[in-house]
Amino acid sequence: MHRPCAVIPVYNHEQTLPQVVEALRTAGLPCVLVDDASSPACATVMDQLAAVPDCFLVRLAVNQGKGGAVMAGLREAARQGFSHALQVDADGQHDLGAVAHFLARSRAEPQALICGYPQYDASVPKGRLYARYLTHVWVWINSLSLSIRDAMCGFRVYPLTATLALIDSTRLGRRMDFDPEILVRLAWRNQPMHWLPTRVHYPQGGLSHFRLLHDNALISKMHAKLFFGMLLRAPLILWRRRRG
Ligand SMILES: Nc1nc2c(ncn2[C@@H]2O[C@H](COP(=O)(O)OP(=O)(O)O)[C@@H](O)[C@H]2O)c(=O)[nH]1
Ligand SMILES: [Mg+2]
Repeated sequence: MHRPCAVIPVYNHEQTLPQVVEALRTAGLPCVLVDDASSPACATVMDQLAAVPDCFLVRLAVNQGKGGAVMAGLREAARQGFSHALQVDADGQHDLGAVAHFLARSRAEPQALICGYPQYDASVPKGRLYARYLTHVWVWINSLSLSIRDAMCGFRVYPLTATLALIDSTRLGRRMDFDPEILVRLAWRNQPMHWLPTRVHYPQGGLSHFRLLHDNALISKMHAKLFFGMLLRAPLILWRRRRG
């Protein structure tokens, strides 16, 4: 069974969200919007967007962070009977022209997680770009493999059964540490993954809530925690991999 929807974590991105939802609906995808305790102005826009069929709204009373919002959205997607969820940012950074391609790949291999790896244009802030290299190296070490091409890009199609099995059994990072952590932990479970290049754009005057110091500190802590987790599990991970 392949019944996909989109899951969009939203924190005060009311300027860009309507175009994102329209593009996804034009691509034929029902949308689960997660209001991560946004401002009243953003909440109003989200109420309007969710007033149509096939658009679902989850409202979090207290701000959780991107990961917390995505996890709430994935749970709601499963509750609504969807089998797969395309995670997309609300700020229009992701190339929504690629949606059909990502879904086709997921339909062809429903057990796999389909992950975008970013092709940046010149708009990417250099600080963010360099910080990613550090994450690449940690992710390779912690996943005991070079197969994860990018762990930070939140444009992915999750198979919901396998993903929720992990989310329900582990306490994952709830902020910007979520995107890399879930990939490493799924890799430990031998989750099949496919990689598709995808354009990522940082619009001029775009609103990013990434907190350079705080989020990078959280991400470093997450890598350290995964490193010790990997040491403990290394024999099991490698044995599972050999068995295929
Ligand atoms: N930063 C942040 N983003 C959130 C939060 N909750 C949901 N999001 C959403 O997560 C996505 C990524 O956030 P963004 O600020 O664009 O981060 P960046 O793309 O890494 O610079 C957007 O869709 C946000 O609206 C939150 O508490 N903090
Ligand atoms: Mg963004």
